[in-house]
Amino acid sequence: SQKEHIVSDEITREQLKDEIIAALRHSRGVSLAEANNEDMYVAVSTVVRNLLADKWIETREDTLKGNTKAVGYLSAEYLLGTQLPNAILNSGVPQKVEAAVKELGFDLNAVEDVEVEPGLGNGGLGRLAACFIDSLATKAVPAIGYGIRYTYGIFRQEFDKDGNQVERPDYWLYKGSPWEQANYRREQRVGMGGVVVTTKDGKREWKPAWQFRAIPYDYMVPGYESGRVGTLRLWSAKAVDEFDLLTFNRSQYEDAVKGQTWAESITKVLYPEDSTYVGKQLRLEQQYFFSAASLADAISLFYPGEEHPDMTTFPDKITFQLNDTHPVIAIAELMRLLIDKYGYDWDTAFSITQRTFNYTCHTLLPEALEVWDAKLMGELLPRHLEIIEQISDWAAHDQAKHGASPEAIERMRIYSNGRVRMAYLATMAGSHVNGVAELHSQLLKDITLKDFADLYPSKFTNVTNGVTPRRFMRLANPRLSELVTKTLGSEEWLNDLEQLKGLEKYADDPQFLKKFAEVKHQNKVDFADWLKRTQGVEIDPNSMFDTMIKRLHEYKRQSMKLLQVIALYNQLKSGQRDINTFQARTVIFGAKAAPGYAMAKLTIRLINNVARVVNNDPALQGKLRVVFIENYNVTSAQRIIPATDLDEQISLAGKEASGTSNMKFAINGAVTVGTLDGANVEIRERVGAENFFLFGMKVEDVEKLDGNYNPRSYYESDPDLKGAIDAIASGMFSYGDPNTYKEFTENLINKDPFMALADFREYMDIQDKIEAAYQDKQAWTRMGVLNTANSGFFTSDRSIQDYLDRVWMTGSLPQHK
Ligand code: 26M
Repeated sequence: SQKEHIVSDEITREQLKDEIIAALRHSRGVSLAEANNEDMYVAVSTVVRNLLADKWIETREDTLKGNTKAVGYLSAEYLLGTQLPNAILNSGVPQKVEAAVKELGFDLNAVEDVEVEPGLGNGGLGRLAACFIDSLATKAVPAIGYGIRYTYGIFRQEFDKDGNQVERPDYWLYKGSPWEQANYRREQRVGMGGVVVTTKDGKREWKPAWQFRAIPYDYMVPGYESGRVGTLRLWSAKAVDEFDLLTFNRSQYEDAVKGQTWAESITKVLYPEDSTYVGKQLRLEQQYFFSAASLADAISLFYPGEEHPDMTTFPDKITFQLNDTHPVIAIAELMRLLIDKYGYDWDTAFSITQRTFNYTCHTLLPEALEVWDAKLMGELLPRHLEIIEQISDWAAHDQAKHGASPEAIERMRIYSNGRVRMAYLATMAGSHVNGVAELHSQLLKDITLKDFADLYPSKFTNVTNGVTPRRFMRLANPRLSELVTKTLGSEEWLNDLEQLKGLEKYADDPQFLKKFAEVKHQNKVDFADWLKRTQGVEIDPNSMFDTMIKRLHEYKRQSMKLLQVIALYNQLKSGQRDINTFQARTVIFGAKAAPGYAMAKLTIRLINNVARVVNNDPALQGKLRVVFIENYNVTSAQRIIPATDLDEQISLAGKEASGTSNMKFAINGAVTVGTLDGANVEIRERVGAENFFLFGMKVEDVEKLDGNYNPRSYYESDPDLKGAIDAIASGMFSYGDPNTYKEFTENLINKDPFMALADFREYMDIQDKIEAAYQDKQAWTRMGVLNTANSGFFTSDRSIQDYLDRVWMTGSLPQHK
């Protein structure tokens, strides 16, 4: 008789144990008695995947029925974090899985620790994509995330004996991954290079010089309590021809082998730059590779087996969101398919394309905007360059029709002087453009894309970023989650985060404040243990945990934080500040620098050496400590954030598009010290000005100072500032060598491109206010509670709802609970 089909939600603990033992035997070839944590990790992952399989298949079927327009999220990066805890949470039977593992004699935490996170992104943009696919699944929106399966993710950061960052390859697939599934049934071909010819009937046709196989690796994206499991489809490159060994002579054989390796190099490694554009050919190859494969996939999904699909319905079947300009080449690819392959005229093709795409901009830094060299693009994608030229001409024409001046039209040129401006292409050839926080969207309209916004105001909108509370609250902070659930009486807040508002009425309840403070304290103890275990560093859970975690960039101003630390150190050493009344502080940094960004790497070295000096100075009695978390990533973020008292969001106003860790901190009850930048503005509005430590210049102040900024005048007039910079220049943090940090100090005194010196005094002063506020523990905890209670807005579920309402104009599938 047939084995009874197990309905995943009704599975019992005993059945789960049997399934895990079976998975150990079948997929690992070991008995329960032989199994170690690694075996158990793979077995539990396999079983949890199996539990989700039916929902996955059903979600795909419903998505493809096409009754509700689907979303295709195109992103070169997904910074996923570990999969197992999230999959268990969304399995429908988390308690049973936990109990089963325990009863089999294993510690689930230890089993989960085996997983290596897929670091397929740099920072905020990649993590946002991961939060968005989580929310799409939770809200039952029919969606597919498309991206690149890099063999090597973001580098693993190590510090050498001098405190320098050393980049180590992140071969995250070293032991394989139980979460991905190669899907050869849906592989695609992608061409590159070659020439464009005119056929007999006068059509343009691209003859690529070479082709790649694009193999999709599929990941489940389980929704929370939605009964839905979405798909993340990551493409991997392979060579097309398995060459025939017998026909090759030796030298051809070697060439052929080279060809294979070269093909596979396309998806070999993630570029670790996230703030300056570098026009590398391989990067464009990556972009086109995944964009073309994703479009081909979507067309074949929605028009299966059709040789002449009615592509005028394409924008009703799927809408593509371009996560920054990295996938913008998809616009030219769709045009090429519509005109060259499916025979549409230019106007029809352009109208379909415009209705298909929308574009999210994530930056304000001009040096981060992608501008491709036309020669490079023409060699790789000759037909696409031709199409872009045509779009560029169409755009100029359309702009004139809308009344733009010749000068403005010139400024808005997509293709000119041998350069292709991808942000302009995305703006003209899509329906909507959005920034990622209110202030950012406003600045896009006022500065970066002003000419376009003046002409096409209705194109522009805002969608403030958000974060998933499942990973960043429920999984990262189980203690606070439990307290919230007990207090609110249900777990509904996890997919309706505005319910956190219900905590507000306990902000003056001493019982509740005590519990809230106890949660924070326990999280700090856990974090201190983890730090001891993993980095051998000891910190005091009774000190204030003051955290700055983000990519290292001058605009984010880790240097300003460091100057404050050194100034404090000087004051404590000189007795200007009394060590006995000083509030003990642990300053926690976590940051990776782009390998080619010299100033960022020098800053890392300096942080490490300030830590060395400060932490080893007995005069401080351990009251000021600096720790630099090695290899900051999603996994460590989940440990640091719940343990933080004070969150540092101190970028120069007008530079940080949004920030998303600021949201994670607020939800977890940390208090923020920050400038009026990015989403800080909205966080402060919601949690209340009295629960947010604001300082620094506003965007208008920065604009006024721009052009006649003289950092040296601040250096000369502020003794704390001068003392801190002079300490660095004296060799205090370089074993007496005054040259080690010369570039760093000279840059600050003479250039200071992000005006750290101008904001330094206010920053010092607000830190004194923070220290004073922290003395009243209950008042501090109350601020934390009010941060948690009022950050419901910052769930990525709300961001996705905003995209549905403002950009995608689509809705959800029925939820299948
Ligand atoms: C581009 C070309 C070549 C190689 C890499 C890139 C590249 C990769 C990532 C450029 C930028 C990248 O990311 C930028 C980023 O992370 N921006 C951040 O996006 C967050 C989500 O919207 C915001 O919260 C941050 O403020 C913003 O800095």
